[in-house]
Parts: sequence; C-alpha cells; structure tokens
Amino acid sequence: MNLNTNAKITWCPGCGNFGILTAAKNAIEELGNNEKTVIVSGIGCHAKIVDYINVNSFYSIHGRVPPTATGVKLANPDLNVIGFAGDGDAYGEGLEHLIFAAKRNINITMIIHDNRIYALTTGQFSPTSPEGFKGKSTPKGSVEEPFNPIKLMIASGATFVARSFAGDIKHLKEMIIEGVKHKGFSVIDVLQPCITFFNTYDYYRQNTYKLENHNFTDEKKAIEKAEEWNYNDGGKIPLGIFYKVDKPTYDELLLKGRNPRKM
Ligand SMILES: Cc1ncc(C[n+]2csc(CCOP(=O)(O)OP(=O)(O)O)c2C)c(N)n1
Ligand code: SF4
Repeated sequence: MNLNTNAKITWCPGCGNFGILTAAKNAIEELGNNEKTVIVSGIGCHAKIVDYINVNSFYSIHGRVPPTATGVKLANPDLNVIGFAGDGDAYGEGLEHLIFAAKRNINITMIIHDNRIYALTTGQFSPTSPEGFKGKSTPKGSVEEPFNPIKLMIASGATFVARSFAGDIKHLKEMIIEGVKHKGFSVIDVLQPCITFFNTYDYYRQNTYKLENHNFTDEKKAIEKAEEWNYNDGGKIPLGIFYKVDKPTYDELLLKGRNPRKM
C-alpha cells in the first residue's frame, strides 16, 4: 500500500517535521499490516502529519491524543495505535492525559514532535524551552527552567521511553519500530528543529550521541542518563532507549474476558 497522500504539505521548507514524516512512513511500511495501523494527532504544526500518511487516522484536539488513542485501542485491541503530539500539546495543554496513559501502561505509542515551542501559534515558549528562550510571549527571555520529559515519563510509569532526532531518520525509524513493537505505553521524544521559530539543527548535530551499552531495564541508570541533558543548553544529549521493561498492559487487564470477540 502506498503511504503517500494527495494532501499538499504546508510545513515550512526545512522543518524537522519532514524527517519525522519520512521516518514514520518507513517504520509503518517495515512493520507491515498498514491496515491495522491507526494514527492520531493533536493540534499544531505536527498534527498535519495525519493528512500526509495514508492509513486510518483521527485528527483529535489539542492535548487529547492519549485519551483518543486509548479509546481506539480499547475499541479494537488488535490495532497498532500511534499518537503524534507536539511538546505544547503533550507536555503542556494535555500533560495530565499523557501522565495517566503512562501510568496505565496502555499499549499505544506516542511520538512527541518536541520543537520546544508552540509553533503553529508563532513561537511561544513551551515546557521544554530552554531558560532565556526569546519568543512571542517571552520577549525578554523565559525565566522558567524546562522540565525533563524523559524523567517525567519514567516516573509516571511509561514502560518504553526513548529520545531521537528528526535529523537522523534512520535512528528515528528504528525507535518508532521498537516503540510500536513494545507491548505497553511507549513514548519517543523527538528533537524537532523548527526552522522558523527555533532552529536547533546545528546544536543537535553537534551535541547528540547514541546510547551504547546502557542497561535500559535499570530505572536508576535510566534516570541518570536522562539527567545528562536537562533541556537547557550545555551537556551532551543522549539518543536511544533510556528505559524499557515489561509489565501487564491496561488494555489486556481491562479487556481480559470482557472482549466480546473472545466470549
Ligand atoms: C484547547 C486549545 N487550546 C489552545 C489552542 C490554540 N493552539 C492551536 S495550535 C497551538 C500550539 C501547538 O503547539 P504544539 O503542540 O507544541 O505543536 P506545534 O505547533 O509546535 O507542532 C495552540 C496553543 C487550541 N487549538 N485548543
Ligand atoms: S512553524 Fe516551525 S514547526 Fe511549524 S511548519 Fe514551520 S518550521 Fe515547522
């Protein structure tokens, strides 16, 4: 099945979302069973991705990707459900939904287009903007410290937590495949340069490195690795799987014996 659509792509030329689109299409292609894949988006520049991939999709509302994706998964547990959200969408507007989806270990995958700003609304600071970030709502520079979503997701109960970079399509594709194959709540924070309001390509190219020989089943070690970079400038930025463990999923526990198709 051809995953391209006829929709006109309206992202700015050079936007990191193009890398995420290519990686996601390659991952879905490689995973096969396209007809069993459903994608869900929030609202923002990132959200347009559902118009650009030819699988069943649901364009939800700002911050509500996790509950929408949870509903899709519970309605048909055989589906691979992949949510695409912005950092403003997932870590700001809809943070409580993300935390509870992680806590429940619902078997869905969340891909966060983390451009560290609210881009569609023209560049306001977000929960992952660095201190001093100058944007429309912080013309003198943000005085807030960013939070670290990798630590937050591990602490919330996510059973697969990874980071990738939109400029490394091969790595991102691998992370998406691993995330979808993982049985449980998987979240991938994708460093996504916004060419127009926060161009971070050079910074990430110079400062990222791939995790190697990291024991991702050890929660303390995962937190230690996550703390190497706190979303402020300075420090090397690890990419890869920080944390991955097996636990019963919300859908299997909830639907055990109650799935009409298994009665
Ligand atoms: C409930 C609600 N609040 C606010 C908005 C306005 N709004 C639309 S897009 C957007 C910013 C999206 O930022 P982000 O989620 O980071 O996505 P990006 O545009 O950066 O991809 C906001 C605040 C909205 N549509 N709905
Ligand atoms: S404003 Fe930023 S995130 Fe939105 S399409 Fe343009 S470059 Fe991409």
